[in-house]
Amino acid sequence: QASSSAASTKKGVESAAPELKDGDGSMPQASEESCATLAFPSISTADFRFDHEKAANIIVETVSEFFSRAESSGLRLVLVDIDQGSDMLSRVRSKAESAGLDSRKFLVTHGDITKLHSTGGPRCSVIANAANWRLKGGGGGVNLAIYRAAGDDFEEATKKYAKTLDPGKVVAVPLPASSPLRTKEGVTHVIHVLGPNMNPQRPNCIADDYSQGCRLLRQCYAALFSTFASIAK
Ligand code: AR6
Repeated sequence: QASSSAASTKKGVESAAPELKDGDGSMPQASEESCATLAFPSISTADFRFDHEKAANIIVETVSEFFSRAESSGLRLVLVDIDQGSDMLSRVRSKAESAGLDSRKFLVTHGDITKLHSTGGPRCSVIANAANWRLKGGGGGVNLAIYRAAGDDFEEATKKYAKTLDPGKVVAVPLPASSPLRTKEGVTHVIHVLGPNMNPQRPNCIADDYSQGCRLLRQCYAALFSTFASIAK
């Protein structure tokens, strides 16, 4: 469902996920060996400079909320960071343990989100991207890595679903059949997420407004997890 303006995009974004069909019908099924799994980076906490402690609390709370709902049955979430000594992974690991989260359903791991399966990590049918509002490749961070790994057609594939993204919103994009991310890693969809931006050098900066920032970051994760659940079912 293509959208051609920011206004129609917003509507399209909100309704896109449940209508998504996997391109070649090869969506992995949940099983003991391979639960449908979403790998996601810590949204907004690097280039967008969101406070790590607040972000770690939000991740653990939204993950807990997700696993308390029926839609999460048979699904698995993986927080991943390429940074070996990741402060976010340490914070989330310890908070997840305190919250009693099941470590078989919620994994916290170091690695490159675009190479998890081929480097011996969990097989993830869906990965999340910390996107920019224009949904453009390049820039830096995980966005650059995902667009590179997904191949040349990925930006065009994304634009069929949304032209731009508002903070707090997500849009799911099925990977083209020829995408190396699909053929080598078994990833069928990328869910773009636009987190709140606290960096004055980037667009839509909300400065130190953490009341709005926390609300938007919660909204991101809630939308990300339920969109993943819609894809996996
Ligand atoms: N695999 C796993 N984690 C990664 C990878 C990777 N390949 N690369 C980075 N990370 P960031 P943001 C982690 O800056 O703060 C972009 O330029 C990283 O260590 O990518 O939401 C976009 O275009 C950190 O924990 O996202 C936006 O303009 C996490 O991914 C802007 O940055 C998010 O870091 C978004 O900023």
